[in-house]
Amino acid sequence: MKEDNSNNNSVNKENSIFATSSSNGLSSNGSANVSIYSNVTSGKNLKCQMYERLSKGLEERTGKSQLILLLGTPDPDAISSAMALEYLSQEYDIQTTIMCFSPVSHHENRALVKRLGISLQKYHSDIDLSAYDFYSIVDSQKWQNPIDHRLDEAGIEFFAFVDHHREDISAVPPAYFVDIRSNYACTATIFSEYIYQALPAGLTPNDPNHVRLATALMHGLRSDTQKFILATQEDFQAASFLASCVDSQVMEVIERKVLTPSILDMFENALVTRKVHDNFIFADVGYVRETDRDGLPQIADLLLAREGTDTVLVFGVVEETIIDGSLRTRSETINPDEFLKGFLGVSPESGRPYGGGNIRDRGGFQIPLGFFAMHEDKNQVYAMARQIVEKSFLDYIGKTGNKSRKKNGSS
Ligand SMILES: [Mn+2]
Repeated sequence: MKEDNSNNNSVNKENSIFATSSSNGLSSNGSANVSIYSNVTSGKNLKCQMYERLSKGLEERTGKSQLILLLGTPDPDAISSAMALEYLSQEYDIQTTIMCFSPVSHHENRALVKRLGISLQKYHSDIDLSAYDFYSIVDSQKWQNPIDHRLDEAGIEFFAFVDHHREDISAVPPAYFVDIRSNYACTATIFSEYIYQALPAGLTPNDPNHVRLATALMHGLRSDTQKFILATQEDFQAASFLASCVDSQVMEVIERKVLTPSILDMFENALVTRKVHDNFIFADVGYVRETDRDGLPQIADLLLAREGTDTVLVFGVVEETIIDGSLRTRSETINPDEFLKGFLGVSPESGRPYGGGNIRDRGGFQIPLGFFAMHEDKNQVYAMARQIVEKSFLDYIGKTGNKSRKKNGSS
C-alpha cells in the first residue's frame, strides 16, 4: 500500500476517473488533489490507496478542528458515515462537530441518535465558524451547501467529499479528497472499507466504540439498501465485516416501526383527502411542522400498501412556507426522478427542478410558497397550493378533469 504523495493523480489508471481540480482558494497546500472513484467493481489496490490518501490528509491536519456537514434531513447512512469519519479523525487528534441543517425527525433516526449517543449540532447563524479549520461532506449528491459563503469567508478548507449517489459527477467537488462510488448502494459501505483498512486487527466486540460504530454503519447500510434488497457485493462484504460487532438489541430498538401521534393524524388526513386514479393515489395531509416532515414518506409507504396501487404522491405544507411532497412507486414503468422533474418542472428562480428522486422507487419535491406564504388566510393559501400540485399531477398523468374522489368504501 504505497502512496505516491504530492500531486500524483494516477492512483489507478485502469478503473477510475481522476480529475485535477484547481485550488478552491481555501486550501493552504496549493492545488487540491482530487480523485473520483467511480464505477469500479474490482481493484482492491485502489481501495487501499483511497484510504491511504484520506488518512494522509487527516494526518496532515493533526490537532485541527473539523466540521462534517449533513445536507438535507439527516438519515442513517449520512449519520453513520459522519460517525465513521469522526472516528478516523480521532486517530489524529482532530476535533469533530457533526452539523445538520434540518432536524432529525424520523422516529428511526431519532432512536439511532439517542441510543448511540450521537451528538448532532443543528446549524444556527450565531455559530462561530472560525473555530473550524476544515469541513467535509458525506452522503450527499451535492457539495454546494447552505453555508458555502460563510465557510468561504472564514477561509475554512473543503477537505473531504464522500458519496455514493448516481447523479452527475462531472462537476467535481472542489475538495482535497473526493471519493464517489456510484456502484455502491450507500456511503456507510465506503466508510466500512476505510475502517477495515484503518483497523488491520479488525473490530473488537469488547470495545464499546467499535460496537457503536458498527451498529450505526450496519443500520445505515440496511436503511439505504432497503434491508439488503438493493445491496451490492461490496455492501454485503461491508456488512460481513461489521457483523461481529453489531449490537442486535440496539438495532432492533432502532428499527422498530413507530408512528407518532402527529404522523397518525397526518395519515388520517391523507386517507380523507386521497384520490385514486387507476393505480395512482394522490393525497395531501394539511399543514405540517418541520419536525413531522419525515412523516410524508412514511405515509406514502403506508398508502402504497393498498391493493391495486403502484404509485403514491403525498404532500403537505411544511412550516406554512413550503410545499413538501413525497413519491413512492413500485411501478415497472415509472422512473421517479423523471416523473417528478417532468410533472413539476424547473424553478424559474433557481433554475433547478423542484423535485427529483432515484430511478427505481422514490423521490420528493419542495416548492417554496414565497410571497404567498404571507397571506393571512391560511386555508386559502393551502387550497391554492393543493390546486396547483394536483392540476400539474393530473395533467402529467393525463387525467385532467377526472375527479374520481372516493371518500369511503372500496379504496
Ligand atoms: Mn446514502
